[in-house]
Amino acid sequence: MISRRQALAGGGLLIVGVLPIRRGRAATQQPGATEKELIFRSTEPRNAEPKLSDLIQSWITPTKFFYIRSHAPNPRIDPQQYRLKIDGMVDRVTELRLEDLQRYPERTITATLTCAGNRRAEFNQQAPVGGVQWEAGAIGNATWTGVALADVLNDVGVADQARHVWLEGLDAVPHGEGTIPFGASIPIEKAIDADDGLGALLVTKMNGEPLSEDHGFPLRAIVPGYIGARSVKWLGRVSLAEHPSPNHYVAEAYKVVTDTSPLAWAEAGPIYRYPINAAIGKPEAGMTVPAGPLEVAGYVLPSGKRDSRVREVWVSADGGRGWVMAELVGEELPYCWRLWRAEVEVTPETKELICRASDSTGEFMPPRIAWNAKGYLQNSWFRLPINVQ
Ligand SMILES: Nc1nc2c(c(=O)[nH]1)N[C@H]1C(S)=C(S)[C@@H](COP(=O)(O)O)O[C@H]1N2
Ligand SMILES: [Mo]
Repeated sequence: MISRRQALAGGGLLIVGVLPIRRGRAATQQPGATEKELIFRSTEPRNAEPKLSDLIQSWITPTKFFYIRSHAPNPRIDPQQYRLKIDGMVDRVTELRLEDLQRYPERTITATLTCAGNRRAEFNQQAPVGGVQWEAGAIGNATWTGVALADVLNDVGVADQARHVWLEGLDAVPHGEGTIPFGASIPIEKAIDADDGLGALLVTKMNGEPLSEDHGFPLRAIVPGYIGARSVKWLGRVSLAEHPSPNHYVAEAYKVVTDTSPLAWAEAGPIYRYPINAAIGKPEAGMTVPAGPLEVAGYVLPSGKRDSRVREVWVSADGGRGWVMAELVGEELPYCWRLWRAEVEVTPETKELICRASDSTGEFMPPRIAWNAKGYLQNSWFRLPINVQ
């Protein structure tokens, strides 16, 4: 068993292989996205999202247009010295080098990653909300190459009583007087859901290239179907335990609460799966367009279950009275978004375009959702203001 104290001290124990914030760039790493490609919501730490018009250009999101969400400066990790610690309720406590991962079958999956705070800025229409002011670009779809967490766990041997897999980053997030590592936790059932990588994957490559520093070089977790916060970057430690991780990002943050009293935090469970969501990327917000037929396009993500598929996407140009069904384009794979397009008639009365969607598991985007203190899981009907002349 790992005590709470040990868990919180994890960042300290894991300092091996972590060097001070880097200035140069290692040859193995891809250059980071620049202000040209992403809109930076903050630069220290790096939080950035693409313009929606760029985002919906392709089903696979090029890494330069892939959002970045980091709570602390990128840790500089020397791949030679890097070790992944596996401990807690396992038969064999293990430290793996990057090359040790090659013992396991390589898997490549495609999965959409989305931040729980995607579309947070829309909550401000109800009441002000703190945090990174994301519009609808904190989402992207990429291919991820690595090894199934299930294969690694089978190899080290998991105790019968283990119920949760803790994932811990090598970053140091300012917290209280000191720093803590970013941490996540997933139920063991999800970790071993399948060895095809669709349960959880330990990833070294994104879109066929070594992970960039912004996206978690040299190793990150990808947990398809779960909010991005569970896909820990710069992964340093995997621990098995009977209970979910006591890390701040599981035990307190990433919960849907209206007030932030200790009772509200205690009552709310951690967010795991993401709900269905969709947004319009074309035309651009606030654009002036001529009256008549208008091409509308966007993305839609079904809720984060293995068998969840997009059912329908609808668009309205008259405040929700009339709806046109969108055409879904491109590939359909588990845990992946789809792109869509529709043609609607706009008139000088049209003030906004609205889109909504449903999936095969019965989830749908509601007209409104209740405000929550951290601004998570905004998936109400997406409304895009436009001017028609
Ligand atoms: N170590 C670490 N992992 C992390 C984070 C972080 O700050 N530190 N941010 C998380 C959040 S909130 C999201 S949404 C995703 C974003 O992944 P990306 O930056 O590759 O898009 O990483 C997650 N993994
Ligand atoms: Mo996130």
